[in-house]
Amino acid sequence: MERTLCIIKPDGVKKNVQGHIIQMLTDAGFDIIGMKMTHLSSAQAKSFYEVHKERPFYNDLISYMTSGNVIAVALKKDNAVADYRKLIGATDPAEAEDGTIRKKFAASKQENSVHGSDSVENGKIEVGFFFAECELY
Ligand code: IDP
Ligand code: MG
Repeated sequence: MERTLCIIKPDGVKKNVQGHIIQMLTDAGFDIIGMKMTHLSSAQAKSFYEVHKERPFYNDLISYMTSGNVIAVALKKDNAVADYRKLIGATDPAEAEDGTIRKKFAASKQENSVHGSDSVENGKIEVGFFFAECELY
């Protein structure tokens, strides 16, 4: 079975919608195999989003991702990566389909409530960014 990483981003935690988001994950058939709250340091956020470092929104993204607590949720399911991307919807909530997590909760293209891994390979890598293998159940 595939693994993928959800991060409930600072806007989601500040709005206190983490419970709703977790309910949507389990209703959609994902198994939670690890979960933790943390507050990313600038170095951690920069490393996690290194792929975007040449993008114009990179510095704002780092400020935002370090502006509050986040909740990392490691998920497992058949076809987890694609199914989770479908559940969260498009990056920009204005373009996200009805019923998706970002359509329901996201404020803007930047403050879009959740992170999602973009490939099976990155799903494994990103779960490993937040969790040691012994913390996954
Ligand atoms: P994704 O989260 O849907 O995979 P990416 O393109 O990988 O989207 O971008 C990572 C994160 O960077 C987004 O979730 C969002 O928070 C932020 N971001 C992406 N594009 C923009 C933009 O054009 N303006 C502001 N923030 C952006
Ligand atoms: Mg991405």
